[in-house]
Amino acid sequence: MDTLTGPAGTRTEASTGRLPGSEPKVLVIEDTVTSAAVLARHLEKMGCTPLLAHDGEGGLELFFRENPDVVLLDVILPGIDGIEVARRIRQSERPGEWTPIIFLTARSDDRAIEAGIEAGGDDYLAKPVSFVVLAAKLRAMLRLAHAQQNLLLLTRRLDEANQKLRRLTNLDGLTGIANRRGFDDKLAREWARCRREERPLALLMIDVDHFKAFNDSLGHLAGDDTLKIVAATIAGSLQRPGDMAARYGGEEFAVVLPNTDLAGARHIAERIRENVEKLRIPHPAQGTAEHVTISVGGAVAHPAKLPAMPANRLIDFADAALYQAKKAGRNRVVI
Ligand code: GH3
Ligand code: MG
Ligand code: MG
Ligand code: MG
Ligand code: MG
Repeated sequence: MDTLTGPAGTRTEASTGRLPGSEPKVLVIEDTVTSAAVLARHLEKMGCTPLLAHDGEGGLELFFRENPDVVLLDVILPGIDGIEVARRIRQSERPGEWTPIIFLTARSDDRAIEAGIEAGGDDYLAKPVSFVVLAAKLRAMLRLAHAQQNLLLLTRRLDEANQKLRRLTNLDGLTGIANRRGFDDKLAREWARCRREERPLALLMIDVDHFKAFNDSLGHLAGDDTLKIVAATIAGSLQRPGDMAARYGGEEFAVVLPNTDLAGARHIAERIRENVEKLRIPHPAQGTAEHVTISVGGAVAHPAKLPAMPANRLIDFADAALYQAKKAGRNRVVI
């Protein structure tokens, strides 16, 4: 795993002329072969690894292949010039990525300097190059690049932490399935999607039968264990990747079934009911079924045909069906 590193550069390095870090790669794009060779020799003395290119195309190729730490870029080059090379490097960078570019200019040509910096250059060195100034500027650029890399790393970690937090805040602590917040998000998203795609959306509301009596008889811890098993059974009864089971609250669960019509919803609701009954979790309280069972109320809507209806209305319809299932004797599906 990569780690954040401290600021590069120490007084010792500055006084010896050596550059910080482990042999920074410096790409030199310079068409005058002798100047390039002299630069390369000095860069080696500073502890850098020089990479040489004598035209723009070759320079870009080396840039993308070697991912250098700094680029020294001549302005006037055969083929594509330095300004264009800088522009292409900048275009290739993703947000937060940055490789320092120092232009090498033949004269103190204000316009060339302006154009170079405009194209994405960060600094310039006038030719003939002073190697003291070159070392100082390289050191400054490496320091900045380092800080930038740390920032990028931090940003990525923050993004990851945020994603993790969002996942956690949408999960129920007891059962591990989605919680009320996750359900609300999902229902709103699927409602909008089914409206766009002109497809039906089904919602099931599920309530454990006589669960108060279960708790009163066996205690809340046994009740919690049962809720975990029931939650896993409901979630395990779903087959499509877009389906979602959530704990709506207490001993109530909700299931969102996108692209599902009435027949499909009935089928899945019945499967869930059966799967819970088949668990054969003993329910000892007098006057109830012998095993833990659930009642399921469902509703199906075509959001595209109901432009004025808010998604939450579907919960009311499913709740009303659930009430009917309870009234009709529990352990049954009403849709
Ligand atoms: P019905 O068949 O009408 O749904 O009867 P019921 O007893 O299940 O209905 P009621 O809504 O009166 O009771 C729900 C009970 O669920 C109350 C509470 O003891 C229990 N319950 C709710 N949340 C939890 C929980 O997180 N853990 C445990 N162990 N029990 C819970
Ligand atoms: Mg040149
Ligand atoms: Mg209830
Ligand atoms: Mg109740
Ligand atoms: Mg209940």
